[in-house]
Amino acid sequence: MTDSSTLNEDLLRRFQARIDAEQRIEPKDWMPEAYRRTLVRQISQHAHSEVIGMQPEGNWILRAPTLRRKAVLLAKVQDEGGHGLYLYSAAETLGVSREEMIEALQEGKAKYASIFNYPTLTWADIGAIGWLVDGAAIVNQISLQRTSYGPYARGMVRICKEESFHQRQGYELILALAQGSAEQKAMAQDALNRWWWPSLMMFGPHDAESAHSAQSMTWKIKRQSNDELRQKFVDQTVPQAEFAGLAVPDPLLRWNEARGHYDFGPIDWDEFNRVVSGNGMCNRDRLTHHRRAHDEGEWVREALRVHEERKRSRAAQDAA
Ligand code: FAQ
Repeated sequence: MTDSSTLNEDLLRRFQARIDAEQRIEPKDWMPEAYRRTLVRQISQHAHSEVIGMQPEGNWILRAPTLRRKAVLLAKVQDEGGHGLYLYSAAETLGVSREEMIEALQEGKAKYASIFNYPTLTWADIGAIGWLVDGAAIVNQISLQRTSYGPYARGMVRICKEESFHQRQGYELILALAQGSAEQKAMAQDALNRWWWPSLMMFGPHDAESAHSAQSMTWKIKRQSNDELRQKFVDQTVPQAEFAGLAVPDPLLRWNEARGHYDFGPIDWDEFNRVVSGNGMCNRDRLTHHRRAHDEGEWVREALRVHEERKRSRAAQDAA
C-alpha cells in the first residue's frame, strides 16, 4: 500500500469519526471530494428551487384580492428569494461560484424541485402552495437543520423560521376559502386535488430507488429518508385537510392503527420522471423567465464589478 493511500484512508476514517460524533464539518475542514460534490449538488438544487419557486406565486401578486393578502404574498415571495441567496452563499463555501451554479441551472444540468413546473391557475393555488408546498419543504428542512455541513445547517435554521410563516399563511388562506361560499370551497378543493400528489413527489423517489440516499445518510447530509419524511408530511397534513372540510384526492388513504400512520396510494412516478426530465407543463417557461430576468440584471452585476475595481484601485493608491 502506498503512503498516499494510507494517508487518504486515515483522513477518511477521521472524517467519518467526526460525523459519527455529531461534529459539524466546516468549509476549511478536510472532506472527501464526493462529500463536497454531493453537497454542491443538493444545496445548489435547493437554491434553484427557492428562486424558481418565486415564479408560480409571483404570478399572483398583482391579482391578490385584498391589500393584506398582497402584502403577505409579496413578503413571502421576497423571503423565497432570500432563501435562495443564503443557499447559494452556503454552496459557494464549497468552492463553486454563483455563476457556475446559475449556468448549470440555465443549461438544464442542475435540477430544481419538480413542483414548480405546475401552473398556478386560481387564487386558491396560492393557499395550496403555502399549505402543501411550504408544508412539505419545512418537514424536509427541519431535518436538514441537523445536516452535517455547518453553513447548510445554519442556513436551514433561519429558513425554517420563515417557512413556518409561509405554511401558516397558506393554510389560513385555504381555510378562509373552505369556509366561504360554495364556489370558494370548490376552488380550494380543486387546488388540493391538483397540488396533493406533486407535493408528495417533493420528497423524491422511494428509498429503494433513491440514488443518493444511502451515502447521504452515512455522511449525515440527510438525517431522515425520503419515505420517512413523506410519511411525516402525510400524517400531519391529512388532519388539516379534514379540519378544513376538504377531501384528500386519494381513495386508498386510510389511518392504519397498527402502524400508527396513514396508508396512502401509489405515486405516479412516470409523471415525476416526465416533469424532472424537462417535460412538465411549465419547465420551458420557468427557465425562459429565469434567463430573461438574469440578462436584465446584467447591468447591476456590471455596476458592482466596476465599483469593486474602483474601491480596490483607490485602496492601492492610498497604500502607495
Ligand atoms: N424534484 O437520490 P435522490 C421549497 C432528483 S424548497 C426534482 O433521492 P437526494 C421552498 C434528485 O435531485 C424545495 N428532482 O436525491 C419553497 C436526484 O437527481 P440528481 C426544495 C428531484 O438529493 C416553497 C434524483 O432525483 N427542497 O419548496 C426531486 O438524495 C414555495 C435522485 O433522487 C430541497 O431541495 C424533486 N422533488 O434527495 C420555495 C431540499 N426529488 O441530482 C418557493 C433539499 C429528487 O442525481 C415556494 N434537498 N430529485 O440529478 C433534499 O432534501 C434532497 O435533495 C431531496 C432528494 C430529498 C430533494
